[in-house]
Amino acid sequence: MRLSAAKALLAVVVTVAGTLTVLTPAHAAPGDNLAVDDVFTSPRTSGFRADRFGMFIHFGLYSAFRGEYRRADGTVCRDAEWIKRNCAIPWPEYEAKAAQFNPTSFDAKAVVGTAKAAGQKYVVITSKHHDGFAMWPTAVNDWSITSRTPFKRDILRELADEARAQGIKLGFYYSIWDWHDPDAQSAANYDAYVGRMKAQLRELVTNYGDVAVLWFDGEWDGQWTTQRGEDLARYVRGLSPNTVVNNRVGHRRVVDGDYGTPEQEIPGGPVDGQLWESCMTINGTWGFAQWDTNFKSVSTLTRNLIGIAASGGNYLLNVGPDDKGAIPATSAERLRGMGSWLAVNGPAVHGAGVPGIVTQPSWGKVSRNANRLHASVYSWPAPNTPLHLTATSWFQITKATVLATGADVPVQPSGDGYDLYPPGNAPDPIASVIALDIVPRTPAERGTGTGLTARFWPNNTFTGTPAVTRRDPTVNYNWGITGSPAPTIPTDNFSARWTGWLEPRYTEPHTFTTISDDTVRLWIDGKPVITNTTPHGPTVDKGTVTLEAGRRYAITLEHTENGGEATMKLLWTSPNTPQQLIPTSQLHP
Ligand code: FHN
Repeated sequence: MRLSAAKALLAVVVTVAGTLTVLTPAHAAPGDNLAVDDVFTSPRTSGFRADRFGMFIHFGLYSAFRGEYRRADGTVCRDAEWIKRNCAIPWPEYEAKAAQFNPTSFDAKAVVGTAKAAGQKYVVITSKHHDGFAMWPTAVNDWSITSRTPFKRDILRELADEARAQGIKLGFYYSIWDWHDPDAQSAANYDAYVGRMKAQLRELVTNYGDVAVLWFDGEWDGQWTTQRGEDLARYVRGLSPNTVVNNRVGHRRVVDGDYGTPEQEIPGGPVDGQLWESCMTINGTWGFAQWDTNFKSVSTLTRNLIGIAASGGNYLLNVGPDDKGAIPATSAERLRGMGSWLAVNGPAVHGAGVPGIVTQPSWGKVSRNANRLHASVYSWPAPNTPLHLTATSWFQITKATVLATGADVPVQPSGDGYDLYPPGNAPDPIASVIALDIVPRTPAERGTGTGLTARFWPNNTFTGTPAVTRRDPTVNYNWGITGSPAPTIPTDNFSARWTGWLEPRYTEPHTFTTISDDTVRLWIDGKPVITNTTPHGPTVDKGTVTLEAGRRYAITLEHTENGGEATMKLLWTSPNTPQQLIPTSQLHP
């Protein structure tokens, strides 16, 4: 008998040992779709997309070592949050350290205040890192800050209360990889460990109010399978539907979670098919290390943030509180510097994103928020020397001012765009922002579409009469391993065809993006735009076609699934259309 999905999601069994264990919910079934909404336009992700800047906090038992472990032979081993493993500290010794861990200086008000002043809109704290040590009074085991240390406060509660009080969103980092739980070390009893993991996650998303972000990590643990990732994503979404989940719930693929997590690196531009958040250390280590003085400059950190926002990403910048729970002074100083820049120029980052209608210049970065472009100038020109903006679609500039001073900036049409002539000297050596009020190309009226006609066959060759014919408002499917388009369609060996008419709102090149598994073909007006018929795992393909606003174009999209996972998503973008699933309004059956 299969527990209903709702019961399975919430089933909790108190084992004989008295520890909470969560029944592993049933896998997705035929007819189930793991995709919950369009992450690019959903109200659920709108806050995350506008925030652009968050604080990562790596704080745990490892912090008690301050980055150094003196071996019995007197040699010193250096590491931070991996110190237990990389310095081969015996478990009895690592566990004994907990008795000395008493972070009485942890001050949630100060931590949240530091983030807020820096312009960080959310905080993500390590609730449990790879060492398995819980930073909250978990009922699941006694390997926790309240069970093993003299510090009996619930810092997650303190942080949650302060974040709510100061209007900052709260997120929890949770490591799937667990070095401490004996059942997590092999396949033998891994299900039991997963049950305890889910019990802890249930505590985290139900006991601390709204959790904006679940930041999974440690998914590279050999026991973690795609199936387990799918199940975990469904589980946490069932408990906390509005929580944004990162791609490390699975295997960091484009179909996993709600967003990608480039680490210590910044993508060169918008990421196809995915929201993303670059996580980065402020110095060189995630956890506290007293010897790590390699702090990035305020200029580097601020320009990282500007560039990330202009590419439509988020910046999750880390602090590692010390053994007493205090944010290192230099980290706080760097964040204050970023906050000072954002206090004047925040609109270039918060709520801003990919400009679309201009290319990124060599002299700085350009971001867009509705009918305002923000040109963040790194290299301020000499008098009467223009800053050139290359347009990718017609628009008018009605006003240009230096954000910091209000000074007018003369603008001249020039070649493929505009020349800006900012006066005087740069108001800020890090980046001086010129705000451009624009009138973009007028879109055609929003369509009245209702979606595409969708046909599904219980074979992967479109053979015979389709078992299902229906109207699909969008093409946004992640069927995973055990889901499928309909209860009557098997999870493997099926094919799908969407047909109808596409109605663009702008006359300009449109780039179509598909995320597919196993194969995909897309035609617009009978012409092939995307063809990838070599069976593949979750894969992004793109093709560009110039379309005319208000016209309707025949569209045919085909997908086949052989075995394993199945995915089919259809997105578009154009200079005036931010990347998104093709909306229902612009699709006709
Ligand atoms: O192994 C962890 C590491 O300690 C740190 O938590 C980073 C932060 O993204 N994640 C893992 C490495 O990818």
